[in-house]
Amino acid sequence: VSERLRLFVALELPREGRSALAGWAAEVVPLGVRVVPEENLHLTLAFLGSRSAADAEAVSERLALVAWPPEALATAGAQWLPERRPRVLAVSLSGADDLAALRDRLVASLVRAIGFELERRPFWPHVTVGRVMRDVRVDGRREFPVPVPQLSMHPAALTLFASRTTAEGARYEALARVELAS
Ligand code: 2AM
Repeated sequence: VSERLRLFVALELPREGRSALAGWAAEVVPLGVRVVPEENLHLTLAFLGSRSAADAEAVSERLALVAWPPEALATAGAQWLPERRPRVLAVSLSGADDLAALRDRLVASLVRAIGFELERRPFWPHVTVGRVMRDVRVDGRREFPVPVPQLSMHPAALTLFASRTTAEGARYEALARVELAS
């Protein structure tokens, strides 16, 4: 049996940062928008899609080689996306140049390890904090009743996750993790 896994590589965020983001989202989302549970908040660096267990293994083995603690990530506003018919609420994180450098190293490693093909859209560091329920429309131009908290946080780990859909929503299982010293 060849199990397929829905994989992505992400930076894990520290507990206080996740908690502040989830708290803010809970305050501002209108009815019909689910706040992403705190434990599911992360910054995706690369979405790998459906992959074999062998690919997961190959990526796991290389994670430590690319992990390099980026400087603090700072929150930089929030957006409903796509603008015309929002499906998610996301908080932008602006890293120093070394966030882009970490991502470039990761992508280069993924290309060699599993023939990863980079998405065409530019890298936009963000944390998805809310998901709009099916058939619900929200006005993406409305101002937030409470401003996004200004946070600065050091990512806690570089992690390969498998995403599983359950009755309660998405569950992310860490398959490999490299702790990042801050
Ligand atoms: P999102 O936060 O913008 O929704 C697990 O689903 C993670 O992988 C999420 O962070 C999600 O991004 C990202 N992801 C899911 N599907 C994706 C896709 N088709 N392209 C890029 N990223 C995706």
